Amino acid sequence: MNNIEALRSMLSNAKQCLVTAHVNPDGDAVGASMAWWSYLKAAYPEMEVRVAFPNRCPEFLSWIEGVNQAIIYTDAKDGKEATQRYLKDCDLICCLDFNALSRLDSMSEALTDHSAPRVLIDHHQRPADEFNLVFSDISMSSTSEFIYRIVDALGGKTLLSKSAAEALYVGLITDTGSFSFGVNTPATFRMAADLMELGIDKNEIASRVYDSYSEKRMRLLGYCLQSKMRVFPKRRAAYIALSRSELDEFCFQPGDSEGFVNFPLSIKKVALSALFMEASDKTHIRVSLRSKGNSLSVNELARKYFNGGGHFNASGGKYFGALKDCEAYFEKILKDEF
Ligand SMILES: [Mn+2]
Repeated sequence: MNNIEALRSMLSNAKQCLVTAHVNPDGDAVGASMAWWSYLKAAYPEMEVRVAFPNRCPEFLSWIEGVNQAIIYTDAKDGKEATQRYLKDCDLICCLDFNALSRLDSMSEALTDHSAPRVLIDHHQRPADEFNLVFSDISMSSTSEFIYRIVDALGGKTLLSKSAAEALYVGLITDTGSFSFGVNTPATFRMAADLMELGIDKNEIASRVYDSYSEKRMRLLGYCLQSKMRVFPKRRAAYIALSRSELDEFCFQPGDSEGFVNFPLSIKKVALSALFMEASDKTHIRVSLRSKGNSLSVNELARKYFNGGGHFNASGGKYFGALKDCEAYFEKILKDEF
């Protein structure tokens, strides 16, 4: 693997390492971070390693080993200070599952001017020119798979604990809809087999990840599908738009909307799906885009129209304006492009 010796020497020379991942960390961001953290501790016992996330991890991931020891930058009590205290002596920063420091949201202010070298490990398109060592490969199903391959290339597979394997498996299934998309090579299944050999209980993990929703979340999903989903059969598209007051009505918690944007794609004739949600501070609309098949790139759509990007079939962005205007804007795009 390219750059692996450069990474090995950076790791052997580092005394204090910070591992971080994108804002609103998902299964892959958390899984990859905790597995990398666990591996680094085992492989480099002399090195200090800590994980810091820009904001809270969703509740359904809290069982992953180490998550509760991670620093949360936006934690009102001590998050920012704890991050800065730890960063003071940091001489290595590992950036996982994102392609530009802006994806750290407010936490980027703590890293942008930091002198420590930054290693990027990621599978999104077009990494920014902000990293000293780059592992970027869009053919990887997940950053968790990338971490697994890197650990293997470093000769460290035997250092992966069962809990690291669990974390990697979470990243693998959440980024691929349990192996239904984004899996481009048989090697991904071999990795899953290796994780099973490390003793993971895959049924139990699937249950912890997928059967852990609140009643309110299920009601909100029902409301979305029954009353909010708008379908445009001629454009082969659909969207769901949710205002803050609607979200508040269902006591919305971060992570509750996980997967919502995928539901319209289950309609045979829908190939493009969008979810628009008013941000909690009402400064913008959070945009998620999904497509099915290999002819419609929502990465390009997000770049062109929504100040964002991501993967070919899954991407996100922001709309600066009111929810109603965002809906009209999207309908206009549908008319113009599809
Ligand atoms: Mn990912």
